[in-house]
Amino acid sequence: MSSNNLFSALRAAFPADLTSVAVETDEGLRYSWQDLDRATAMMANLLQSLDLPAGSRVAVQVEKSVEAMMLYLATLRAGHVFLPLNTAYQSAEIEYFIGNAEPAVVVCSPTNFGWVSKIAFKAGTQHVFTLGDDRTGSLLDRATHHSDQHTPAPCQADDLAAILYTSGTTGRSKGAMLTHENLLSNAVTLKDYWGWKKGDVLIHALPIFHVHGLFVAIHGALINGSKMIWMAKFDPKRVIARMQEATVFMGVPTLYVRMLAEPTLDKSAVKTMRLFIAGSAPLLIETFTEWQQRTGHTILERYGMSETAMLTSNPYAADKRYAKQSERRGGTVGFPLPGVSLRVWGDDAQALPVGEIGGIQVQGPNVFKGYWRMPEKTAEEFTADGFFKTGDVGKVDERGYVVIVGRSKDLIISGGYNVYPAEIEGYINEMPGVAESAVVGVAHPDFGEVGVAVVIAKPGATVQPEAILAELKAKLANFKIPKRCFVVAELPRNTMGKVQKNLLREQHKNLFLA
Ligand code: MLC
Ligand code: AMP
Repeated sequence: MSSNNLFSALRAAFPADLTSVAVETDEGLRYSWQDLDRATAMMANLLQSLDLPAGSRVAVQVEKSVEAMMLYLATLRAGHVFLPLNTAYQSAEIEYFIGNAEPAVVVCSPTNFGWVSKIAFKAGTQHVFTLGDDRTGSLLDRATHHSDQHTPAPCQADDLAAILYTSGTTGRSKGAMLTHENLLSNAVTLKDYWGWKKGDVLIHALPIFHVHGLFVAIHGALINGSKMIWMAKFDPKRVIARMQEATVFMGVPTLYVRMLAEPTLDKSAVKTMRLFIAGSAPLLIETFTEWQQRTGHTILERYGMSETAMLTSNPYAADKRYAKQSERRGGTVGFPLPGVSLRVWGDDAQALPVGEIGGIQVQGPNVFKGYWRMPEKTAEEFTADGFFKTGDVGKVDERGYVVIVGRSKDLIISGGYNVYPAEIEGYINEMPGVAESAVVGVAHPDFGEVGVAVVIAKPGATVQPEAILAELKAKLANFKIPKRCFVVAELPRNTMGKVQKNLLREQHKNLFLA
């Protein structure tokens, strides 16, 4: 049934007046709801004209634009599987994703066509299109030849809608398979939970290749028939300036930190705003409190991940259906969302009582179907009774609020992007003259946390920290590059010979805080 298609649910929420503005870019371009409907129909017809097998992946690495969002919606509409890729990824990273996902269609920026198409054709992809952030490229050229009428492809609730790649502590990235039902159930829950209402306007300033910008923000606005003010890149001054016309903002903590550095942020700047939402990384209590003092608004912090979309949220308001409390508490991520079961699990495979710290496990209609072509990995990450092991460590306090205290996965979250030390260490260890390395996350005033590399050279070899960073920069997405590198004589180890990363973290904890 097409009603299982997430696109159909989003389309059904479009306002009756299709000529009203759905998206307005910060440059002043306006797209009506009719524009969204017609353009996604044309793109969906183009995709369907390719006669792709069911479940085909459409891999997309393009700069943020309204047309890029339309391509996402068109992929859903056509019944294919959307696979977004961070624009910072370089060729080795893209080669892995394309090789692993075997997309039938790849869409890239016109400037990257040369190298991306080479990788794609080598991996067996039949169709490579381009899409620029200025409405150029072969995708739109081709789509204009197709009809602007399209019936959403019928699909089952557990058909795949998207694959999001996310790394593990060991091994290569895994593709989290999200279904139409996963995404739709989450969107419907959040619409209610966050009190979305008629007249809401969202400022969209996040990238659209991750859960936060692609699902939480876009679905949130569309399923409420709400206009978006669309910013291709986050600029704190511009966001503050446009708040006068908006009601809802979503951001990773770094965006809040950067806005707080702007003198124009005050109570008058936010007078039409209803809700500020933060997530993807821990929001420092200092940021939470300063925001309250400067704007009079209490940031609502929520918690989620690629495999599950949103899991918990602080309350929007007193609503007995959801939570006994209406207070948004800094330092917590709120309550499990309706339909989500969350438990804190101890080492002895038992649910822990209130206040005790353990591994967070979850179950719900939003929890993904598994990792793409990795059944063993999938099995490892689920308990026998069907709970997903998030890899986050936390507790539920006496009032029922969930508090994240750390991670059992060796992961750095930098400005809302995940960086896996094992991946960076792997690259450093391959470099000539390097014996071993350890990458750890340390506190950073802007990005929350950043990577620092500590390297030991092989006997007799000389390695330069700058050369290591330069070599990493040539190969990896820029946000993954450690902000500092130290070459040392030895790494701290425990009696088993394992590197004690906690000691390295302690040693470098004030590196960026002075
Ligand atoms: C940019 N840089 C970063 C970085 N972003 N370094 C570390 N961490 C980051 N996140 C570095 C670049 O490498 C570059 O360094 C320099 O900063 C300038 O790059 P830029 O691209 O111009 O940066 P900027 O535009 O300022 O980007 C910062 C940012 C961006 C905070 C706006 O990182 C961002 O949009 N973050 C949001 C990520 C997000 O949406 N996460 C949601 C994941 S979903 P150099 O040395 O090369 O100059 C998820 C689930 C959930 O986690 O719960 O939501
Ligand atoms: P990703 O794999 O990019 O989806 O990142 C998901 C991870 O981000 C989670 O497993 C958490 O570790 C982290 N995360 C998301 N939201 C929050 C939050 N509000 N507080 C702390 N960590 C968070």
